[in-house]
Amino acid sequence: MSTHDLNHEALAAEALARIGAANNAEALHAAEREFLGKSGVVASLLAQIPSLPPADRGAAGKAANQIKGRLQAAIDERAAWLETQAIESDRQGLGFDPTLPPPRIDMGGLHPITQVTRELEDLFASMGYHILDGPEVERDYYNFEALNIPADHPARDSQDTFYCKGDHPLVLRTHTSPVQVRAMERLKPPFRAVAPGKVFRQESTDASHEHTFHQMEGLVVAKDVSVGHLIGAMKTLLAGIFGKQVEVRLRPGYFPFVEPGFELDARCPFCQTGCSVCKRSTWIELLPCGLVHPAVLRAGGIDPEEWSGFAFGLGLSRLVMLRYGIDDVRHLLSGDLRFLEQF
Ligand code: FA5
Repeated sequence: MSTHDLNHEALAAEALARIGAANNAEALHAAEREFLGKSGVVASLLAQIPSLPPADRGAAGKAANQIKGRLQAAIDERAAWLETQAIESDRQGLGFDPTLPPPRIDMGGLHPITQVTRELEDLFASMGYHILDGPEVERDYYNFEALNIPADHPARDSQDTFYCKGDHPLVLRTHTSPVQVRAMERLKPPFRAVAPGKVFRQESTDASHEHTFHQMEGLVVAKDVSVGHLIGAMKTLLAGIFGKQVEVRLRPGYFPFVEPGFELDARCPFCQTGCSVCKRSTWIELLPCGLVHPAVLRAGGIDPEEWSGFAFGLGLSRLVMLRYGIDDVRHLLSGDLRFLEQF
């Protein structure tokens, strides 16, 4: 080992000792400047090389660069250690560990029914429809009478009703159709409106029947409205909802407040041969509709000689099931977070 090497070793040992003794970032920076800085010790070693005899220059350059590498590694290691120490002392001083990930914040999300309702409201608003609301505790008059369903009408049996106790005949609305006459009372024809909301029926539940579910009523009142207009509007509606053509079929349907009335069914997306959702029929009842009965227009103060209209009652809950592939309507209002967190 030459004197040269001994000098280098002594220098390296001193530098490493200083780096190892640096107890804070400032001391470490000072050592770094002193040994590796522009006018530091290693720089002056390198600066001396040109004055050495040519035969020694290679070895001297190699030795200086090797020291530089060792010192840099020692500085990096010390800097990392100091940082860990700082965190550790913060942790002890603060009483918590700032390096731990923050606790998860459970953000609320929109219920799938709300999501689909808002989407449909946007779709209808873009086509010039009013978005209306109606009471869930409804007068018997709007739920039945005004819709051409008098007290003794058999159609009342098909919608098993929750009646409210009290002097006034109030019901939990069995459908969103009461908003039809309320809309006629409020808006001047011609108009278009939709009314989404919750409805209630006292019936036994299964995969496609809930006692509390959602519908969206639609009503268009204008001059000379025909079944052609109705079918055209229903096709636009379904293409907007599904973003593509869905196989549908129209069957005659009876509702006292429309004439003629239809049932529009959509092909079941869950099966090919029948399942519990479609009750083994491969079709899901989705969209009853029809031309507004003259008696209903009259109840709403609209002259049926002058005006006509169509109405539909979209099964919103069933639509949400179709959209998200939900195989049981009872999940929707179960309040089960394991179900809701999926949306
Ligand atoms: C009605 O409620 C009529 N008011 C619809 C209407 C409006 C017809 C305007 C004509 C003109 P219906 O009882 O069939 O009709 O119910 C409408 C839709 O609600 C059904 O197609 C179905 O999709 C949905 N639905 C009915 N009962 C339930 C239930 N228990 N659970 C979930 N969805 C249901």
